[in-house]
Amino acid sequence: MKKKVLLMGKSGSGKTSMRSIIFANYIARDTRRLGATIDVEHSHVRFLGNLVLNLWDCGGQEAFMENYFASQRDNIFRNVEVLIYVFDVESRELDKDMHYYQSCLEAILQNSPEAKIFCLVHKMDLVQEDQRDLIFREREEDLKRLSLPLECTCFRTSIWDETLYRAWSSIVYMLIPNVKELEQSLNQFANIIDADEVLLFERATFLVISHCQRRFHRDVHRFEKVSNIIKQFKLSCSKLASQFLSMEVRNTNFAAFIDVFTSNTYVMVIMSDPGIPSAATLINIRNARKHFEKLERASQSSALSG
Ligand SMILES: Nc1nc2c(ncn2[C@@H]2O[C@H](COP(=O)(O)OP(=O)(O)OP(=O)(O)O)[C@@H](O)[C@H]2O)c(=O)[nH]1
Ligand SMILES: [Mg+2]
Repeated sequence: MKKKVLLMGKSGSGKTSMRSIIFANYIARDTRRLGATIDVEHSHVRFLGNLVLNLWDCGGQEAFMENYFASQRDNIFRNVEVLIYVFDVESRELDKDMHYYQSCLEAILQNSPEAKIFCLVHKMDLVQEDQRDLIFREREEDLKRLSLPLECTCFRTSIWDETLYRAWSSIVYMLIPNVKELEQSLNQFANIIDADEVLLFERATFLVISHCQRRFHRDVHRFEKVSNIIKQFKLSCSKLASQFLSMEVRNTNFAAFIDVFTSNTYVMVIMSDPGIPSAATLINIRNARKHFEKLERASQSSALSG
């Protein structure tokens, strides 16, 4: 099942940077070397077995943009499932950015009216910390108003922290065909083994694709932080020519297990009962694998026939 995802926004706003970090194992620092994208760069990213994201990274220089809306209009805006529009929060040409965004929406409304629309207010690290909430809320309000009659979901992002993972996890979550079933099974699994929390990460990107929480936790950004940290760790491992398979972190309050799970996922299990030995949890994870593999295969065949 192929899903066309358009990445748009003015030149230098950070489109290729985020794509390279999430899907091509770049670290944030590497993106400084990226040159401007010429016309459209296509990439196919296999995501959870059969779900293939067909990314169209559309170079944002004005000459290219004008072309997208004119001679390439049908080609670009047809069959779009998701539009991700990236705004540089520090841009000095807000009016022009908004103008291009609206042209883009017009073309989407004509050619792919069912497409889901996401706006990323990007490079938030450049804004003073105490100003971020305010600025984001203002931008979000403007964008939502400008997007009508279409609806848009806004995220604040930066390649320098976990917000990038938060945004992309939410976007990808909407594209996974049997995500509800997956969540139910995860809930069941967490109940059976008495876990505080169980998370599934997509294996290549480490985006969180499903989670179950049975206990309150005050840090609402913990998943994205874990994605970010573990992905960096995994990359460091591969630089040393070794492969990251599993880890266990334990203190007096909890034990966290990360382990290879199905062909497309890693699992993370958080246990807070110190009486449960690690070996028991590891066996439980191993036993759950078969069930989740089956679920994954079922979703692949339904995606094939769908
Ligand atoms: N401070 C900061 N810089 C960023 C961030 N994301 C990207 N950048 C930098 O922005 C510059 C331009 O990024 P690109 O990803 O090439 O921009 P683009 O949107 O692909 O540009 P075009 O291909 O010309 O459309 C690079 O030097 C990145 O390092 C961010 O979140 N914060
Ligand atoms: Mg680019």
